[in-house]
Amino acid sequence: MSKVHILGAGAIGLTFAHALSKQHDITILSRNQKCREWLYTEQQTSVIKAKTLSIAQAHSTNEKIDNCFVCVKSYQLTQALTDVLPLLSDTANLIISHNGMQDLTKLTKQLKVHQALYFVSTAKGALKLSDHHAKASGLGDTFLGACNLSAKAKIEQVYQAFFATLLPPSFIHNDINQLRWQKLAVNIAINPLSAMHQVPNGQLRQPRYASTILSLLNEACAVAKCEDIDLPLSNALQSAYQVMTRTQNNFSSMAQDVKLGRKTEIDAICGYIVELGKKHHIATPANMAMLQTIRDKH
Ligand code: KPL
Repeated sequence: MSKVHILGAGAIGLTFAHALSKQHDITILSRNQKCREWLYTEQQTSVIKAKTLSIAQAHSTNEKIDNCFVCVKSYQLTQALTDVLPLLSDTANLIISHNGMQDLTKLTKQLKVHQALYFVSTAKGALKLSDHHAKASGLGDTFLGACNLSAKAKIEQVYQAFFATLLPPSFIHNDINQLRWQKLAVNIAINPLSAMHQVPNGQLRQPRYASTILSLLNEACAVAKCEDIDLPLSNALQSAYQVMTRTQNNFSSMAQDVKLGRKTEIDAICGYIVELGKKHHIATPANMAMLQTIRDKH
């Protein structure tokens, strides 16, 4: 049994907390001081076996964190890492999971030499039912990738402790850049369209969405190629359609954000492709149109 801290009590944070609590000692780091009990619904609803600590309380104790999952929105990542980095032990595992693309080079430079950074790409569907309650809504694959040398050295150990049996089906991915781009491609294909039409992921398999999905991913793959990323269009399409099937009843995080009038992650998803398109002189009209449509809904 290890001690695991989870920062970010959204749908994915609570999914991880629920799964890992079966074998580990979980603390949810929360900004919402009032929340003391977290619920998770799979077939039945259960109370997640976890302590809750505010960020301020965590800073006031002398205890260092050995394993920290950060599951926040892309636009909250910088603040979350500022909060958590001073709390980490010198050999900590920092495991981040978010949508969209973030510059991890700056983050890896902030880490001490034996602190390990991992990225998790998960297509586990989950819905937040209320502030403290999430519900499983799909069983997509989860991939763990190492972002620095310390993580490469320990990845098998981390995979066995937290993923292999507790978060199935899960796998180690050996190419972190490809892993991050594959995740980005899935989110480009699913999130904005499902948000625009307020449909569950599975409905995007209908032929009427096919040409938009093709244009979005065609642009993303062209840009990826200029960044030396091996992301063939056929693979991107296959992954996207596979996730639509595995999470068919799930409303994507962006569909939920738009419905509830919350800020979305569109800037780190289609916005990232538009920015890189400008850099490489590649036209990205489909991603640009999505960026504008979703931004107008904020
Ligand atoms: O990452 C997701 C999200 O909703 O943000 C997917 C995998 C598309 C699941 O809905």
